[in-house]
Amino acid sequence: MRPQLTEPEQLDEWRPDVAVIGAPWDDSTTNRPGARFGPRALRASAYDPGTYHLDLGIEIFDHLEVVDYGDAITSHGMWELSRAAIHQRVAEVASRGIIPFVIGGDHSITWPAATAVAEHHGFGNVTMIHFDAHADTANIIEGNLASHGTPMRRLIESGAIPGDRFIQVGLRGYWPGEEDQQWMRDNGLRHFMMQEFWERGTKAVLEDLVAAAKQRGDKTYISIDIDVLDPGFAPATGTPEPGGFAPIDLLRIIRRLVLETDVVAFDVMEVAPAYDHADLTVNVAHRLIWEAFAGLAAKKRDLARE
Ligand SMILES: [Mn+2]
Repeated sequence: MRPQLTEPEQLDEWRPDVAVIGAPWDDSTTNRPGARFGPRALRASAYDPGTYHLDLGIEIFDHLEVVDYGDAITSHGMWELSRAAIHQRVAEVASRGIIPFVIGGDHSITWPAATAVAEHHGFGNVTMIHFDAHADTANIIEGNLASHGTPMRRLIESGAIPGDRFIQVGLRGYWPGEEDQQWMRDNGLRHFMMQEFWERGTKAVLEDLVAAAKQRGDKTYISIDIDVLDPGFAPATGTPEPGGFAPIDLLRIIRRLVLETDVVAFDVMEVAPAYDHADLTVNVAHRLIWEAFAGLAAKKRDLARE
């Protein structure tokens, strides 16, 4: 349990390193709904083993101040209102130099969240490292410009995060089609497909991924659609796609990226707990967040030692 803050002024008093924000919105889901319960499940149902990271040798919260900044207030069926609420809540955190950790909710949330982060750091100055089975770069789906399959397109179009600042990791399956693939090529997105991890192995591809992130600039926004994991490990999500990462690989990828880039924002999306079995998905989503906390804590510790 971390301190719960509700008002922006409390952020000024407390001055945390990280503020967790829930965004319980899933109206933009194309297939199975239920991710609106992701924030609640992550706060309430995740198995809490202790707070010492064995590999990094660190008591996480001795070095990293983390607060819970509650939920953005989302109103069912009202995207514009909900989007503004998500944007505002993330902006309240990011504008103070605090790292927002946003828990979804469906992936449409990353559009307002990453826009708020880019507004603070400057449009074009943040590299998006997007983990997902799906590119989420469609222009429009069933008439919806704000679908959970379109947020990355909106971020690129607005210039908040240009295409050549996009790194997408873990894509596979059957979507999107050739037209959108061409659009992504035209806009300079970099891809590390699941196929490449299978062919070359995680360690080798991870070296290239870290290098690509650094080459694009140090500030990174890490966005994880939990469906980047194989549904065998993370069944509780709206659009499962077989053939994904195992947790042991994704956890280490996240650790390296947090240790070696300047992470300015982090989100975990698309956890829909009603489809879970034995809390598998909720627990792994929780550990991905803690892996990032541990990496940030280790960096802060090592900086203090210098
Ligand atoms: Mn997604």
